Amino acid sequence: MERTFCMIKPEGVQRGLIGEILARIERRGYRIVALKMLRLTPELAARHYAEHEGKPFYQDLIEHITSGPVVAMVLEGPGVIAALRQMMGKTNPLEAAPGTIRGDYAIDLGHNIIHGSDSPASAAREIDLFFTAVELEG
Ligand code: D4T
Repeated sequence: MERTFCMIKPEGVQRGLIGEILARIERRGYRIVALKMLRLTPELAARHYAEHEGKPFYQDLIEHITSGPVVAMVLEGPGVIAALRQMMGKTNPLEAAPGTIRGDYAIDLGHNIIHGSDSPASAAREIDLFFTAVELEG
């Protein structure tokens, strides 16, 4: 069964959107296999965003993602990687369709509420980064 990694970013937690986002995921029919709230260390943030190292927005990205607690989770179900990306909407919230999470709750690229893995390889890498094998037994 397909799995993906999803993270509600600090602004999503701060704005009280955890319940709303989890409700959308559960209502759609996907299973939450594992879930935790944590504050990313600079080391974990750097590993998570390794592909963006050297880009102009990298420093802000790391500072922001470590600025407060996030909610990290693993979701499971048919086509969940693509379906979550679809539910999130485009990376830039101004281009995200109404009805998507970003389209409904965000207007700023640097504060786009939610992260979801973009491929099976990213999903495997990110799940491994945030969760232990025992935590994934649920
Ligand atoms: P994440 O990784 O947060 O789910 O976002 P996406 O997969 O949709 O988009 P991404 O990896 O291209 O960007 C990661 C993260 O960086 C922020 N960002 C991105 C930014 O602040 N400025 C930029 O110019 C870009 C491209 C937003 C999401």
